[in-house]
Amino acid sequence: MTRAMTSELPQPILENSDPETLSSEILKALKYRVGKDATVATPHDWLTASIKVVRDRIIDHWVESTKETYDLKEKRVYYLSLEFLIGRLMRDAFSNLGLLDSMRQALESLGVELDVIAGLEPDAALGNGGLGRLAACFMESMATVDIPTHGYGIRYANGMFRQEISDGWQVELPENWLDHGNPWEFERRERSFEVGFGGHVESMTSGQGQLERHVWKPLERILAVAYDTPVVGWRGKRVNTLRLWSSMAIDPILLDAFNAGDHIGALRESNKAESLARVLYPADSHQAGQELRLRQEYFFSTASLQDILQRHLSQFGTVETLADQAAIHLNDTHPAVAVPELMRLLMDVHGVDFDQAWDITKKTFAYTNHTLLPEALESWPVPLFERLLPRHMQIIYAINAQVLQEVRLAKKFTDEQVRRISLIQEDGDRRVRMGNLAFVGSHSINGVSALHTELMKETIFADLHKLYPDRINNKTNGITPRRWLIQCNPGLTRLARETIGDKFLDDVNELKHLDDFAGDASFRERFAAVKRGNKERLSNLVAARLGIKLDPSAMFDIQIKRIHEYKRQLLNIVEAVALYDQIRSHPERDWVPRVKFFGGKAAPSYHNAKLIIKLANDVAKVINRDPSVRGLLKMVFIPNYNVSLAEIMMPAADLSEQISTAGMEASGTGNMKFALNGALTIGTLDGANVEMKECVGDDNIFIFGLKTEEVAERRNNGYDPKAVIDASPELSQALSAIATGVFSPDDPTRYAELIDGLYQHDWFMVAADFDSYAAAQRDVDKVWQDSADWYAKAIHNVARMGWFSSDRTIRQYAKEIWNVPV
Ligand code: 26W
Repeated sequence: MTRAMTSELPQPILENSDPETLSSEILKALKYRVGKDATVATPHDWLTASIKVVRDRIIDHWVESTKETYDLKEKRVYYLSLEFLIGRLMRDAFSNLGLLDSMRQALESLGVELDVIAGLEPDAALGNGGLGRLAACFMESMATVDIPTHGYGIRYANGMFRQEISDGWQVELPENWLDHGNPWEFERRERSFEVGFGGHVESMTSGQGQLERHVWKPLERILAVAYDTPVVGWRGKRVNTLRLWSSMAIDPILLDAFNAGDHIGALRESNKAESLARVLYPADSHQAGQELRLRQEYFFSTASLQDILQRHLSQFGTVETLADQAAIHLNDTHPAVAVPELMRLLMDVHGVDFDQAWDITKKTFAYTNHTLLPEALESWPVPLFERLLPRHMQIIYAINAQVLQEVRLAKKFTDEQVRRISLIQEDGDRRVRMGNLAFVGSHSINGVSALHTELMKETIFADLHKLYPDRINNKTNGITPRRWLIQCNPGLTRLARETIGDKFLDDVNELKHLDDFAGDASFRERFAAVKRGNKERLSNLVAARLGIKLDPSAMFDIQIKRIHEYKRQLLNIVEAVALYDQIRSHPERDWVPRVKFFGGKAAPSYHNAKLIIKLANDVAKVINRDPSVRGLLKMVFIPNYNVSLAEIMMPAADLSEQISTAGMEASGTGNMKFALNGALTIGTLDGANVEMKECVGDDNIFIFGLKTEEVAERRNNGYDPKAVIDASPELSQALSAIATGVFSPDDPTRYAELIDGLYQHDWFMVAADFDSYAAAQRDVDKVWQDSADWYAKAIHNVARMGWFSSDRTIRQYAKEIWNVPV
């Protein structure tokens, strides 16, 4: 059954969007906005002009959206996040507005290729990984499902570092994404707020000696200046605002110093202030602990809250109704200092008493936890906190007193439990626990997958959950199908439209109708052809960037994500070594040709993660050069994995590696992107893999390894990795090859310590899961050999991923946390 289509892509929803009108507007923008003539314009100039033309159209919708929210007194959502990993915006905006085809034609008529200039747009890499990308998907979904939202964050001058691989090692280089300016953003100098640090607190007393108000007198003050980027929802329904703060000195030039001839010294304040928003901290699983990081957290929290309160006051005249009109969401604990900051603004600036301020605060805030890793849980030394934010420290003590009072009244907590609930960690150095602070200051605390949420209740927040049993809830993550299907996989999008019509473009659950075609041989062939095209696109990229020739008919097996021991890239590499060994010792078997792709950045200070990158490259070098492998196994580490690369790799994958130690990956979202694009998953029962298995069905996913309870049980009952390794000949051989320098002849002991860690403790259960993983990989091979079976499974994956749309996730947040209509 093939349904007719009216056009290549959705009809433009904007007037005057025919290619002729657009091309004349592009020329006008080139002349008057960029200051260039078509004959001398560089591709970058065309990019800027094209973006300006579309941005102008967005503005009308933006103004409309804002006005409507104001007129109808709609409740607003404020999403506070230190990271927004938005990637490129041009294709997203063109596509969501239905302008992609007209813009392509308009540019073509001017001799410019859209795909070429699209490739020049820098990735806005204002995030590390999952948490930042989730914030970006959420922004797009909130615009799509029509929720009035502001995202608030920092406009880092240098986002996530650029990764180069030099001799197999990761090298970090600064990413200057603003070098050519940023045609999307609007600077709002008029929207700037003062941010204080340090100093002391004065207590003002009334005539009768009664304490009335506290006034914080900061020693340092800088300015937060707003930069706004419009966020367009699907079909341009609504345009929301991503407001990123940049820092500057209140007095950019110290005139006294300047006039005294100290021209450099005159800029000291300015340099210091601007350094605050310079870099994104590149650690995604370890708290940095630097003072600058706490300054960043406070800087964007206070600027955002001042902005929110100003908007609320100008419309409603009183802060008392804040919780009715505003839902403020804390993306992890990074903005948790917003809790005492809102208290301070309400009490010290707006004269609200403590009890009412606390009530408003709890009703306004909600908090999402994204990790259970103990080393990632933020806490700050009390002396540092006190020095930087003395008034906030007082407020935290006051909140703590209030909470501990409730604990005592509940009469069901041991001393140990009380100590764990306290906002102040007292053993060792005294520290402020940001997770506990975010928890007590919020009416809702959510995890990001069903398993993660249960584990939150049982582990890090067990005591707080006992105290406030109604607060923890689950909101399983999702991804936006616009970027992660419609834009990144035009071939599959076209095939789906021809097969089941256009409904899925507006409701991705409609993809379920593809299920009926899994048994249709001609559909499977067309599906396979789309996959093949996407694999060719990736192969071309690899050939161009790395000079490695790949065979697109081989299985493309991909693990792309941050490099971390718990994500177990090492398990994958060790299995590749074992497979390499097997292929050489059993050349007679019908091995399935595979390309194993790796990509991801390691935190610059994470020694083992960087060593794992080097190992992947060392192993790749040996395998790729060995003629006895006969091309059956290739390994590729793609440098500088980012959103734009993901958009090419997700559609080209046959097999998606989601192999974290059970209980350690909060959710994962790459897992969803792969499956939506027709890859099969090999994975553990971790994070959202569990729910993906439920949706796609046991037959359409390869599950292996220990379950969460089994991991815990092993760790508690004297797990002996050496015994496990000794019992597995394949694993022993692979490990000893790595440890003795087979892949590092230039430095034979390079991996001795890394491998010894597996023998000694193997915290992440690489050895324990190895045999089960290797067996699952051979199952994968078997299914691959029956290509009808393989593609039927792949089609079921696409058809059943609708639930993992971030539109679904956002609707749940809206109904169950924010109390805004959808
Ligand atoms: C303080 C240092 C730091 C920085 C970032 C600690 C922790 C983080 C993030 C919480 C790490 C992160 O990105 N977590 C990921 O969040 C995704 C979105 O919910 C999940 O899908 C991933 O499983 C989780 O690892």
